[in-house]
Amino acid sequence: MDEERLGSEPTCLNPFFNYKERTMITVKYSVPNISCMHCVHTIQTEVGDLQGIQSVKADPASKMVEIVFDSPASEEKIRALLAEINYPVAA
Ligand SMILES: [Cu+2]
Repeated sequence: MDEERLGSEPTCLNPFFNYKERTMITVKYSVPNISCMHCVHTIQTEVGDLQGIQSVKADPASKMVEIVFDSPASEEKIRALLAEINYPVAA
């Protein structure tokens, strides 16, 4: 939803801002182990510590995590970290 909204926005004239928008990647993962706000806090703190992470939103109701990132972060690194802290991404 966010991606679509960003994609339909008019081009920003600030070259730096434009560059950031273009390279940001949004991913949404299903993480079944999220059960309460403590889980949400842990995920946001741990994933947020990775270099290149722009935002982390976790929701205990849907058990979904939405992460916006940029280089040097990668899906591989994010998935590995989530598994390491006992919140593996569902297949
Ligand atoms: Cu919890």
